[in-house]
Amino acid sequence: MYQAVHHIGVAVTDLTAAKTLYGGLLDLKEGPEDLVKDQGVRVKLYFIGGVRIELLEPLTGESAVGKFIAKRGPGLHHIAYKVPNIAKELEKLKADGIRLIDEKPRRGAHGTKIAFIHPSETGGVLTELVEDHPENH
Ligand code: CMX
Repeated sequence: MYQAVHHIGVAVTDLTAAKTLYGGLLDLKEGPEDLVKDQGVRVKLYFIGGVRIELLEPLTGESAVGKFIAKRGPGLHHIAYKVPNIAKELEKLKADGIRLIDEKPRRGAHGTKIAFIHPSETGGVLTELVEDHPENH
């Protein structure tokens, strides 16, 4: 069961410049910053309504976001949906034969559990499932 849009991921080349845009010009409420080494990104959150905007700065050109920027330039990277039990959702998708990037959940930013569905299954939009850390609710 998908409960809400959890966040929208935006690939950026320069987090400092992006923070000026999102925190300044757009005046969004600032959230925490985190290093997600596993995903090769530095992540900065902003809040708007019930949705987070997740700015993603690649740590290397070889990371998923680094490759994305090299191929397409900075911009919208993925949509993430909040689910109550990510392991259960992944089992369901697997049983339906959906191509998953992550068959098991892994650690995301801010204590979340995350997994990606391949964009070839979701109309070219990279789709993420997120189970929030209980303290983030
Ligand atoms: N949205 C839509 N399509 C994307 C994409 C994105 N964000 N990133 C890559 N693609 C497309 C590529 O353009 C390519 O399309 P074509 O076949 O039409 O050329 C296709 O996906 C497959 O690309 P690939 O070269 O085979 O594979 P990549 O090495 O580029 O990897 C992907 C693509 C999606 C499998 C990889 O980026 C991935 O594993 N992503 C999940 C992890 C991730 O994105 N982490 C960063 C966010 C971390 C966080 O939120 O915490």
